[in-house]
Amino acid sequence: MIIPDEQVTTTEVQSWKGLHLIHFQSSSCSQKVRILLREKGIDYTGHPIDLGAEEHVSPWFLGINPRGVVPILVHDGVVHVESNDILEYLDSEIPSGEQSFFPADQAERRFVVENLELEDSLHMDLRTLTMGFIFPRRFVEKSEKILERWENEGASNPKRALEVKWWRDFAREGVRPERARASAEAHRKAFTILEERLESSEWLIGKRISVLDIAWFITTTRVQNAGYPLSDHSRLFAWHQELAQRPAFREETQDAFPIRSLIAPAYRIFRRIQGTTLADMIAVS
Ligand SMILES: N[C@@H](CCC(=O)N[C@@H](CS)C(=O)NCC(=O)O)C(=O)O
Repeated sequence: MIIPDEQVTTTEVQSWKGLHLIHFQSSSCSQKVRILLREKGIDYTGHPIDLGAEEHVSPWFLGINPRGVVPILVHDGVVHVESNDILEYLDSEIPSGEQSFFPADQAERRFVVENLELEDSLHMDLRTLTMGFIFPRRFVEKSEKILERWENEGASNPKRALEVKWWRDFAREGVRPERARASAEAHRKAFTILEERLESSEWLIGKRISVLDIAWFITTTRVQNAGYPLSDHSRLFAWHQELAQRPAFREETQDAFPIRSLIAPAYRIFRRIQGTTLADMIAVS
């Protein structure tokens, strides 16, 4: 999706030449795009921003993407948003020595598009598992002051309103067990489709890695970190381990802040002692 020129009020980006990616290291949607860029060997200029420091609600950022989310691709001054659209754009429009990451066959292409949509539709469930189980709530929750600012700045944007509601509920009550179970179940359903696919195929669409492998690798890495028992899906588990050997996949899904890599395991132990891990919650359903 392209943001029309007249809606871009941070006009400096319109003079940027070449490929520029505005992204956050730990954002799943940014990771998707970065892995594809690396796998295809496409050069770009990265503009990292920090979602934790609310840099995406600055007037500078909102002047590029009024919805206030990463990633944003700027190509020769044209602003592209929506990670799945960006993947398709990069794969088809940017010449590179590497293979295409979308299949040529129409039926397979439809499968890819449908499953990228499925992955995108699980975004809030992925957020529930990420925010609920990887870090203590006080490390990730947003203050009411920030939420009010978002609400005012994004008043005309229905998706933003939903996101504000999600963060407000989270600040009030964290992730309730029934919500966690529903989000884990939504992922389980999707993983069942992928597991079936891997019965007859090396990668999700055959003999070559595609954007589907990239997108679902990020999801499976994240839910596993949240305590989801990925080994329940044995083929998907083996597929994940295989992909994790590739430097682009492994390195682009690492956390931006080394300190968080220490906090996450400690928090996991704490929840295990309390008996409130995601696996514990799934077990009582
Ligand atoms: N469907 C969009 C979702 C973009 C999105 O929600 N990005 C998240 C990071 S993965 C974000 O910027 N969140 C900031 C926030 O919610 O405040 C895409 O795929 O690009």
